[in-house]
Amino acid sequence: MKLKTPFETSFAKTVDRHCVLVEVEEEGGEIGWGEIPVDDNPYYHYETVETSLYIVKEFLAPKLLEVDFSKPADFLNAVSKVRGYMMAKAGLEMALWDLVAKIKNKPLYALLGGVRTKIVSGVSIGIIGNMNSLLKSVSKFLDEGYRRIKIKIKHGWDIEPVKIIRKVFGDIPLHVDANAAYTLENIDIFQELDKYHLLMVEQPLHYEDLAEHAELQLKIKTPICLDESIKGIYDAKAAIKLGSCRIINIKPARVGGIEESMAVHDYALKHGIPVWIGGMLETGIGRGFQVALATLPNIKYPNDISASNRYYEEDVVEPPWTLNNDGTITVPQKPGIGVEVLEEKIEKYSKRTLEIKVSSV
Ligand code: OSB
Ligand code: MG
Repeated sequence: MKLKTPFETSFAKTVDRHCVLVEVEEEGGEIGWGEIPVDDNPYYHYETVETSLYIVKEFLAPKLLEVDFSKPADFLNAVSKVRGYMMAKAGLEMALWDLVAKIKNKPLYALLGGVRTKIVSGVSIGIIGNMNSLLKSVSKFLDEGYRRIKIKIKHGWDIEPVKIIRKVFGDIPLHVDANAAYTLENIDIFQELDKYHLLMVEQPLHYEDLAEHAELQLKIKTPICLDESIKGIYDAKAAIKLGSCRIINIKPARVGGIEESMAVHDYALKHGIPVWIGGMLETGIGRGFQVALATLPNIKYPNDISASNRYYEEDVVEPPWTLNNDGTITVPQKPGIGVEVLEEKIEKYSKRTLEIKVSSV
């Protein structure tokens, strides 16, 4: 799906978004939808469209017969022999959650123990490279009601945009996301950013480097938020014990789905670490799972969950996700993810379809 405006980060520029949508169908029964928010390249994350199709077909789908699909919470464990491929696993697990919530006739957020019916939205702005266009973009999103602005940074585009946004818009909730573009040698940049009281600095250093994030956190005041580094509960434990971050961005697909997101959420809550829900420019389907998770109690910052029209001309769900004037998104009360999936739109954008039948006979 073509993005309304290209999204540039320190690692890539996305013009068209790719992903794998998962539809699980109980024979003759309900349907559940999920999303594997991979790209056609392994630049943010090692999984791609091709690898996830392969892993789903060869190793994950065949396991569906061995799991009690009415308990999607058990799915990740059932496929634990497969190492990694958390996004592929997440897409299938989410489809099972949607299916089960529909069978139980309950909205997903209620099944998860969500505590709010509106979630707070921020917006993530890519690297624009031109100060005037950046200011216009910030101004437009603030006017629409978004409750926090995040800008992507990279070498040569870090202090300057922050300084100018502060000058023009004052003390708005603001944070930066480096997508692992820096090293400890750049400490002066982060010490300089300290002056702008940002809510957080997201993933400043290498995605494998919990040790140096801990070292950096000791030397700067701004809380570090980890994104790429947290691939599941074990990383969350290590990062919290080491002091590598003070905030965690939970992307449901990155950690392997709903159950693992809840595990990270609960562990963080127990250790006084606030979290929020991140995004991967999901379609309206993936967004449904982000919204449900954003109703959990330890969500303490605005989420990277924006309205459908921030990303796409048209979404694949009805109604599309919209922003209320107060910068929130209303949590749907219908069963499952709570929005209708438009199969004709999916057909329009689909490059191919892979049908997998699993049966015990
Ligand atoms: O690092 O948070 C990120 C999009 C794609 C890949 C990585 C990231 C992002 C975003 C967009 O920041 C968040 C959104 O979906 O609005
Ligand atoms: Mg990020």
